[in-house]
Amino acid sequence: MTSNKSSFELHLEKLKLEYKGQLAQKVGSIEKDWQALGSNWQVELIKTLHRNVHSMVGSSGTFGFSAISKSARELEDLLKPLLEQTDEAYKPDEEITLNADLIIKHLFDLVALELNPVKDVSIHKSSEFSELGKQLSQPQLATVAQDILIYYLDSETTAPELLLQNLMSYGFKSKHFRSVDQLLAAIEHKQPSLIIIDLSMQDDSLDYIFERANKFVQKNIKVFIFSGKDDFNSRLRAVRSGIHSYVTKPADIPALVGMIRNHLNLNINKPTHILIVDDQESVAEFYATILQQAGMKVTIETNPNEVLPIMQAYTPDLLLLDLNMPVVNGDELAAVIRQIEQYQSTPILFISGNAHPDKKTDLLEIGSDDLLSKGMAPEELVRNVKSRVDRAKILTAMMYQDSLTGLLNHAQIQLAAERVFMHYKRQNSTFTVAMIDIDKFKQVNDTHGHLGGDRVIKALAQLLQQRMRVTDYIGRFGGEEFLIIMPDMNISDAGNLLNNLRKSFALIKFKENNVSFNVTFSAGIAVNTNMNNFIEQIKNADEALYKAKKRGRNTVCTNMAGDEN
Ligand code: GH3
Ligand code: MG
Ligand code: MG
Repeated sequence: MTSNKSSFELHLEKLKLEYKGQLAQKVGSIEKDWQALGSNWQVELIKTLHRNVHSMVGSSGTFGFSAISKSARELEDLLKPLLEQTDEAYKPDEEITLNADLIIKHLFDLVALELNPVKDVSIHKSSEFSELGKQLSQPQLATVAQDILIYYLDSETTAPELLLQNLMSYGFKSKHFRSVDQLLAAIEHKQPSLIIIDLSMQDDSLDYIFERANKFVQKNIKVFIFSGKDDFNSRLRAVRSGIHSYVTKPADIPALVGMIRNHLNLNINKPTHILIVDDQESVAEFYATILQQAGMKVTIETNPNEVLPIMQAYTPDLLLLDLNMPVVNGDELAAVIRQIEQYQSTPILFISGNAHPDKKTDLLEIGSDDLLSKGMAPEELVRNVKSRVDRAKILTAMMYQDSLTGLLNHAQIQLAAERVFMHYKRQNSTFTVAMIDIDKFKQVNDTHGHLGGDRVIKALAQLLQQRMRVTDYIGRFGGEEFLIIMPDMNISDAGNLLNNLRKSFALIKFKENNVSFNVTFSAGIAVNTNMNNFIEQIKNADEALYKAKKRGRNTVCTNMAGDEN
């Protein structure tokens, strides 16, 4: 953590240095434009000049050059009334000219003061900086199931097989040990993420087992107790030993997997994605670094015209917009975004060099969440962004998720299908959708009850969440029907993936009222090639599913004639 923090600070320092390196040239260009205006008044040029000065107010403030920011603000105030002068014969009066000249000279002095004496920035250090820059541009992703190693301790030889097989179906790596000694030797070799201990260990006393379990907890390993006893005393002992979860036999596998996912933080499957739009790349990169450090994924765009396609491709969780940009202003851009229904609840935060309270009110009217000042502290930015995103995520989850499974609901998965379809059509590349339907589900309900049926639906939803990539979209299309969208996936890879899922699902042992049973599903897949729209593609997947049902179920078919996996 400590080294991470210092690399973060080094990276900010690097950006600040880069900006500092450009300062002299920026002031030089301001001076040049101002002199040109003295001899020949041009409306476009005064606009450019004013904008450049305004940018300097914000960006120098951001990087901590407060004296420069303050002088630039004085110049900005001086130039502002001149924006009204559209007459080409206009000449600024002497007082304005003199003042502007003085401020520009003062700006040069301030920049020189920053640049000299140069602090000890050696060549070695700057190459170190660029390394760090690369590292930081990689956001942290949540752990995936394949990286999770589970050790299972049980003296019995046969019974654990089923549990281990089920955990494997969900993509976890697991290993069975019959004695504490064996387990200890394995931990020496490789530390697992989780240890499940069966309390019915034949040769060891409970005291010994709990004492051991507590040692594992202290080593930062999650420990679950698996027990046939469901009495208060056993649970209390587990609590006192710091055990993370107490699971009773027979294990409800989907519930167990749910607990594992929670304890190992597997449920946070997509990092928060922020889109920063600022015409000054260095400023955007500065904020990006701060947000990446806080674990978020960040995309930078310097051209407001490119924002809509980016939103369509990535659906960011929040937009951070520079208020003053050339060509299209931040508030205009926000108004355009708000006109599109699907982005009406995406939080928008503005950042500006001069965050005037009056402006804030105007912005609230067009649906902005807040106006932040460019000079704010990094923690303040992170706090503001996080609270907006969290709130929006809760609201979105309530609106978009299916309540039984937590997957996208019917409307949302269709929207996703439409969005992905348009994106891939533009890119002229391939993606595949799959329609999955549980086989003979009516019979499952009839035999094991509606609640039993619900548990099967949840188990399949969880399996899909666990095994699909974070870039895939998974939705509950109807009762026991699921739609999956797999970007960048061709039909044969999708076929393999679905077939593996099909086999894993068929292995999951369900238990209702002491009756064990297995369930299967059928799936139809269709690629976007030669499709006119997303509805046609979904219809093709549905037809392929129908084919799979006709061929006897527990099968995956494609939409191509005679083709089946
Ligand atoms: P097939 O193999 O042809 O798909 O047969 P099936 O029995 O699965 O198909 P059918 O469409 O005839 O039956 C689906 C059943 O799923 C009917 C409905 O009562 C049940 N169902 C739909 N939604 C839910 C739900 O949320 N929970 C439960 N438990 N059952 C549901
Ligand atoms: Mg059905
Ligand atoms: Mg069905």
